[in-house]
Amino acid sequence: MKTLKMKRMGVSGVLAGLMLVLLAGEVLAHGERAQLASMRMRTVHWFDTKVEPLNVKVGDIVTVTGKLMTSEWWPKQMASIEDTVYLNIGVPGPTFLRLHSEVNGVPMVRSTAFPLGKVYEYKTVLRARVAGRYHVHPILNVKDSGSLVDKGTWLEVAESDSTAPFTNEVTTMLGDTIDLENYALGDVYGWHLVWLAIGIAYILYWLLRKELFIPRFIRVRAFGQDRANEIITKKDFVAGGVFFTLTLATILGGYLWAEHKYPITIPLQTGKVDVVPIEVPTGDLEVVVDSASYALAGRSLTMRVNVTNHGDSPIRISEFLTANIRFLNPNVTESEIYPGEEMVAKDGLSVSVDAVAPGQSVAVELVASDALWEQYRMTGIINDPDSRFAGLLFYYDDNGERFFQEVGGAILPAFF
Ligand SMILES: [Cu+2]
Repeated sequence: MKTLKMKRMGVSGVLAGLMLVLLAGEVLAHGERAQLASMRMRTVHWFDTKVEPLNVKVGDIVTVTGKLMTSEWWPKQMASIEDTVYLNIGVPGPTFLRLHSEVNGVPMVRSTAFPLGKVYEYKTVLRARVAGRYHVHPILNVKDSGSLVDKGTWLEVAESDSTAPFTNEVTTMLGDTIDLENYALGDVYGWHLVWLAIGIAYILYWLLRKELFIPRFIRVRAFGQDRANEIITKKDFVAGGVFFTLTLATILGGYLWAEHKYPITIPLQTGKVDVVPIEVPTGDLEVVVDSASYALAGRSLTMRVNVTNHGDSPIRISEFLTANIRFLNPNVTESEIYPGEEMVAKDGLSVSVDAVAPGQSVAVELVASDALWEQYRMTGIINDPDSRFAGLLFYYDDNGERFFQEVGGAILPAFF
């Protein structure tokens, strides 16, 4: 009987394990799907993201470039990017060194502010540090709002050909060349050991006493403060005093030691840098959003817009971008897709007019539909108490020049 029971348990254990393996999807997402749909649609429109090259070795340089537009529809309940923002790169752990980053040509060592409705071109230069396969995301850390993540690009980092260990050498202001991979590592270990020793000695002292914390606590609860002297003896009092003095002396000693060893230091800089924003290169198309709806069953967003072409060249709408998903109009071939680029619906956008002639004013229906809505959990927009959307509309003139502008408005769910 017993063996039968155990066998059964074994079988069900294997089955349960198998189920877990089968049911678990790829555990790869880095928040690109987790954030609220409305937050991804109405904060920052990332586009033209390029990670180059896609295959490197440890020690090689990787460049991440792209553009972003801050949304005029920024949710009011979120702290604004107009206050404080920092450009960063989202990769798992310290797998790259960030050598340089800039926005609109301004070095981005520190934080900045991005006024809404403007365009920012960024560039980040990385050096591969640890071999592996990484999903590299540009990220903006917005003060009090958190991280806004662009879509990721897979990057393969192979082991370096040379057997020499990875170095990260910099020359200090005093002219010394140091390797940041192991600079002052001995001191770091040494000081950790000192504090560890003090901590262990303190715990040991109380462990060697007859009664530990909980019996003492119970005694205080039972007899009150009056008999406190029985719990803390004179010896305990002296030992506590010694540990207290030792701790303070170690802090002071550490400070004096560091001052002596590194007499010249400068504090980390925290001031903000100013970036001049770029105006949106709006062409001659005037776009007025009439209405928009989201069809749950069809996983599609339908926009009815009134457009007027004020220029003298026909205009063709090529793309709708929202929440980092690109819906391309297959009839306009100019749109570029970058190597390794994800979240592109190649024929995801249908436009009811082929081209808007010069001087023409016409009502256009745009339908952005693809399984990516579902895959990136955009269906949550119907649960939003502030049901509004925003995105970028891209279009080309006859010379093949690209323009874009933000569209947005209220969005109604459609259930059939
Ligand atoms: Cu990712």
